[in-house]
Amino acid sequence: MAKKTTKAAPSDSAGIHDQSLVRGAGGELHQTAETHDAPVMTTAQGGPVADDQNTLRIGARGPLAMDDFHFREKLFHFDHERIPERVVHARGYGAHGYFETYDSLAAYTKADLFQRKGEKTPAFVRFSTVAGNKGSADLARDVRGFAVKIYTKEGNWDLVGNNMPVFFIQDAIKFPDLVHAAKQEPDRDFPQAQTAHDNFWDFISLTPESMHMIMWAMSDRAIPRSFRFMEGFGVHTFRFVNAKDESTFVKFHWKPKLGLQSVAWNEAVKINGADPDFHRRDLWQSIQSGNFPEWELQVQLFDQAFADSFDFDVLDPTKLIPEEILPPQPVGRLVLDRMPDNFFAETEQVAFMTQNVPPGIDFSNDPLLQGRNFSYLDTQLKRLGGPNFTHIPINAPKCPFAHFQQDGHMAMRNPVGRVNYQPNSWGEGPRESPVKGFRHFPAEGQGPKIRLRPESFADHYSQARQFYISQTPAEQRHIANALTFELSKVETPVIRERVVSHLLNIDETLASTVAAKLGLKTMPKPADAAVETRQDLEPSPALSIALNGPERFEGRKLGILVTDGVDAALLKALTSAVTKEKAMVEIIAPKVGGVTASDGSWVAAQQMIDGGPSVLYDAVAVLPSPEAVDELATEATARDFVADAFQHCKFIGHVEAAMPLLKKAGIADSLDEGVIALGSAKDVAAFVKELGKLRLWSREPGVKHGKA
Ligand code: HDD
Repeated sequence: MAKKTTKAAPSDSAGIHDQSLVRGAGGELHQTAETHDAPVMTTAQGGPVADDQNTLRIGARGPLAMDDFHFREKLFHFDHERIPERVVHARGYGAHGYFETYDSLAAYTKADLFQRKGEKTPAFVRFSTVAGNKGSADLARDVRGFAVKIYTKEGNWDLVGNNMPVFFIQDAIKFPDLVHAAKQEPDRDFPQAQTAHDNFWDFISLTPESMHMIMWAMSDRAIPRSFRFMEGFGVHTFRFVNAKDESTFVKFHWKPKLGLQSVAWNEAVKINGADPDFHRRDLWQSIQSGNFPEWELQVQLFDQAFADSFDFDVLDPTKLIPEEILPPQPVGRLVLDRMPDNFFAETEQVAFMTQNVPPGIDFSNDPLLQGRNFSYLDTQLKRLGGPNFTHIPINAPKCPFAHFQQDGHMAMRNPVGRVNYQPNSWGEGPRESPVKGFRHFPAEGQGPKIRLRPESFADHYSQARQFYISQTPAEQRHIANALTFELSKVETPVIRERVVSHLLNIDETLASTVAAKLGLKTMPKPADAAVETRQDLEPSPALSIALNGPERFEGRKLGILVTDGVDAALLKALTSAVTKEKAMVEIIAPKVGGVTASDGSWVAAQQMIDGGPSVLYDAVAVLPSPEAVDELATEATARDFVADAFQHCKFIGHVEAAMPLLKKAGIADSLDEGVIALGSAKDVAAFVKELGKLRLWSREPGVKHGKA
């Protein structure tokens, strides 16, 4: 017989409620609606549940009874909780927000969302990695998805982009091959979330059109510090169409307000172990704390004459239009200010489709875009289980809608009344509107039906080189290192050589650096190029992350390692200076809980040193007391904290008392301008100013193989 035995102590932690527990005969604990003043639990059919801990049995130790409908319904539903993960972009994280229009764009587009200055339109964004499965780690070296759904008054507009403005392939028919090659190899099902394997580089080495994208994918863009610090691109050329039915070509760019930032590769590898949810947590924390990430939408607008005069085909998704040649114009901003209430209902079930465009936005003939317009609708049927996925709230338009589509799995909204077709004589139901309805831009089309890649798509190296020469020396080094790392995992020598043969057509120094690190005995011949002469394009500084730094620490995080006896005044000065910069501080202590400062006050710590390595922070400060530093220096985690921060080219602030730790971490003899002594409040101000530089990449050549 159940009897009341335990009443747990009330907790003062927010959200923890008084626990009135009833112990069952077998020792299991019951919380009842009666003791908890809670709603009565029901089955999915609404039937009230008396016991959710014990199946129905024939005798207490006997077999289960088939008439236990509650058990069967519960297990049935659990068994079907998973839906197929996305075939690409399986791991993602989303947030709600709004798009705000700066000024009317009526001259270019009749799209309703661009008509009125200051108008806000609800939006949902899902960021993702591409290759990894749903449970893979956030810091994979990979392209990031940047998919935006804007719920306009004339239907949903989905701009399904990436954080890179070009793509691997020129024709959608190659997409299954690209994805098969990039994901785990089919016989062994590894490597997970990595392109560092034979199949990927085999495909790439046989697909010269991928070379421009490879430069991007091997650059720091592929290891962003945060979703908040990356650009987004619509990639393709689209069309704006105005009320006079005039068309302007348009490319879409999202520019993060807080600037661009990436991590070091060695850091990425360690973040994946320390916090595989690093990007998710970052977005969650910043939105929950009211620091709403923001991007500006900028557009590159051009006409047919520009397209005809441009060196490359604007329909080719492996090419971009340099911002120096065609400066993008700001047209609005996207602010993310609310996390979903439920991850599955919203982020997992959201269905993006490139073909979702409102009147005023239209497609170009980019063959990749045209193919995508088929694939996205098709994939939702498989993933979401039927044709009614627009009935799921996250996918439903927020404007009035009316049509005669009906029935099918999970139909939530069917036409009401007799009429489910048109034309009809009953005067009921929606009617088409030649005035308000979407009319496709009447682009001219002619020519034989043919499978043929246009010659205007054939130059695969000029823009790849342009990207490479637009990078700073540190960024170029990272590209060479990334290629070396990836190819070092390729077991077949001829594939490695074939990649180097392409690099020779991009940059000889890059090719020879990689070849030397791969230990190639002889240099391969340059790959045959479809276009004989590579154009020597001007560098485009807009393509570099380092040249476009924010110069501010805003939105970043300082990790402060403390011990008992930490200088209370210094800690306070540092914390308030960083907070004033609109940046965050996290305290790391040798023990869970915190430390007692020099003035006897309690300093709460967010991390214990074992769980708070420096890779989780943009910069660090090391503030042990003289009494506690020797003990701290015996901790491998504390030594790694300092050594990693140094080798990842971070700024390090420290008190004099930290020197024994710096010594044991192996950096005391290599101190540079990025390692800053914190004696007084004046030093604090200078330190925080330096933090805006984010990284001291000039330190990197001196830091070899992870050793300071
Ligand atoms: Fe794609 C998902 C971006 C080429 C087929 N793609 C997907 C997502 C993003 C992109 C961000 C995740 C959406 C989400 O968060 O739910 N894809 C791109 C970009 C491309 C691109 C920027 C080139 C410019 N994709 C591409 C091609 C095809 C697809 C050429 C097929 C012909 N993509 C898909 C898909 C996915 C998808 C299979 C998987 C899940 C989904 O659509 O909803 O249909």
